[in-house]
Amino acid sequence: MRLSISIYALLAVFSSCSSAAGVNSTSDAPTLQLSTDSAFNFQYLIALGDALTGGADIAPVLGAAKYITAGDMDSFSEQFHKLASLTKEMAENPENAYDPINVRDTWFSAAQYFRRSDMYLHGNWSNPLIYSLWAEQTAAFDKAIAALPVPGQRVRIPAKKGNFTIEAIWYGALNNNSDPLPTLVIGNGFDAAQEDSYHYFVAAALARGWNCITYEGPGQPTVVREEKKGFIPDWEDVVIPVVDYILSMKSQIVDKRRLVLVGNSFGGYLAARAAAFEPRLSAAVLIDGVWDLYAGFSAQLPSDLLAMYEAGNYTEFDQKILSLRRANKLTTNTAWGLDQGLWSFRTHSPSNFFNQTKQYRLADVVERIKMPVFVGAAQYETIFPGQAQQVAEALGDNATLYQFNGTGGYHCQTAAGQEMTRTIFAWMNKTLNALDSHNEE
Ligand SMILES: *[C@@H]1O[C@H](CO)[C@@H](O)[C@H](O)[C@H]1NC(C)=O
Ligand SMILES: *[C@@H]1O[C@H](CO)[C@@H](O)[C@H](O)[C@H]1NC(C)=O
Ligand SMILES: *[C@@H]1O[C@H](CO)[C@@H](O)[C@H](O)[C@H]1NC(C)=O
Ligand SMILES: *[C@@H]1O[C@H](CO)[C@@H](O)[C@H](O)[C@H]1NC(C)=O
Ligand SMILES: *[C@@H]1O[C@H](CO)[C@@H](O)[C@H](O)[C@H]1NC(C)=O
Ligand SMILES: *[C@@H]1O[C@H](CO)[C@@H](O)[C@H](O)[C@H]1NC(C)=O
Ligand SMILES: *[C@@H]1O[C@H](CO)[C@@H](O)[C@H](O)[C@H]1NC(C)=O
Ligand SMILES: CC(=O)N[C@H]1CO[C@H](CO)[C@@H](O)[C@@H]1O
Ligand SMILES: CC(=O)N[C@H]1CO[C@H](CO)[C@@H](O)[C@@H]1O
Repeated sequence: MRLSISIYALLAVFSSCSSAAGVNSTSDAPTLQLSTDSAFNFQYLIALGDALTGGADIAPVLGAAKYITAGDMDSFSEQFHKLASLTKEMAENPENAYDPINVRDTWFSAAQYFRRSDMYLHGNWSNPLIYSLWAEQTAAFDKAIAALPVPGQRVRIPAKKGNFTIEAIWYGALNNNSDPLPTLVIGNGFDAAQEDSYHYFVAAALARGWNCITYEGPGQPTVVREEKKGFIPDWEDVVIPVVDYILSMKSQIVDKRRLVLVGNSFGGYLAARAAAFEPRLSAAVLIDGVWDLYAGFSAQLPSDLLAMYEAGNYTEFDQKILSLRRANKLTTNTAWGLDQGLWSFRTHSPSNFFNQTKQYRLADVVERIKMPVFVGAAQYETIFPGQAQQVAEALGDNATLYQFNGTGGYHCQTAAGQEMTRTIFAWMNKTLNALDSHNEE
């Protein structure tokens, strides 16, 4: 799930009235609620949303949901693990695997269910399932992408600054005459995996004749597991080597004038940051716009806890939050956000996590962004409400602010992937063609 929920979660730690993006205080929610637990409701929407691109089937997801107890993270993991294992068995049946479409559908679905089953495990860094379920999701996903018309290709790209390796997957579009094609560079945020990006963006892009590369940097699922590296603020150190890679290794099939960076969730911040330092990009797409991470969090802290943190009473602040977590007194959203924040920023201290978030502010670099930017906004955004508008305002004429409303209005347009991709591809076509005619003048 995308950064989103995590963040609400975190905030809700402090505020009993914090509503997960209007998802829990639900008289105004735009969709039928699938659980009284707003975190699980959002997870089910993610799982169902992947069905659009062969990454789930509807009834099996609702079947798992039927046996999950609201508020019980273990039951969530167990039910999705069970579904993942069943689906893997079907994928391994040679009669099922008679053609590549069957192979892709079953392995993509198994991979997604393994990812869901990992969602709520990060509170205990020693839980071996964190690694074993991830190995399962990776192996399943690799079988699926090997069966694409142009097989996906895993690539490991060493960073030039910083001691880490970027994990990426290259997807070439079917191309009869090997002309260079437009290309997306796709990254997530707080918690989603590059394997999720296949379902959010890549399938829609390949169908339209775009190449794609997805990537993960520090803090993100595979890099955090394999290299134990948490998020870094200088996100250009992740994106520049990816752009170097495609412009050198894929130069024959990548149209250099149509190279678009996509950032999902907290990745909407990370992509904007990278765009400030990477002029070889033609445009950027932020789903959705994020201006300032700490501002988003701290605005939701009740004043007494915020005062404790700002007074520098870090030990007291940490003890208070962690004791609520241990006593199981937090909502699922909150508990998850705390677990995921500590895990992905590699700290056991909530105040250290808050400290780190202060380094993620677009104001410092926004004037360096010199390209068209699609800035998504979501009607039901509650962690960063108004921030997409701030991003667009700071960018001025180069920004297109687009607010997704109603059932498309959840954080990242979750479960409305068709509306989201239709909208951004139409924008890219219009925008890149306008750049061409501008450059030809
Ligand atoms: C974390 O997981 C390990 C391995 O399963 C287990 O031994 C340990 O007791 C767990 N810790 C907590 C606090 O649950
Ligand atoms: C590529 O060739 C196939 C088979 O000849 C054809 O069906 C398809 O439309 C072509 N695709 C493009 C993008 O030209
Ligand atoms: C680089 O990171 C690896 C682990 O990812 C670690 O083993 C190695 O010591 C680090 N090297 C330096 C120079 O920090
Ligand atoms: C911070 O700690 C100091 C020393 O214990 C205490 O006097 C002060 O009231 C605390 N401030 C807040 C906001 O908790
Ligand atoms: C948080 O940042 C402050 C100011 O830089 C620093 O004094 C403090 O040690 C940091 N606390 C933690 C837990 O990292
Ligand atoms: C908008 O982007 C163009 C390049 O596409 C750049 O030349 C211009 O300076 C940018 N404008 C602003 C206000 O940043
Ligand atoms: C969403 O609603 C806002 C506020 O009414 C409006 O300004 C915006 O144009 C709407 N977005 C779309 C895509 O219609
Ligand atoms: C309306 C609704 O679903 N409220 C739920 C919000 O979340 C809390 C904690 O998980 C539940 O107790 C409420 O029932
Ligand atoms: C694939 C596609 O629809 N391309 C369109 C993009 O925009 C140009 C001009 O704005 C159209 O001519 C193309 O048909």
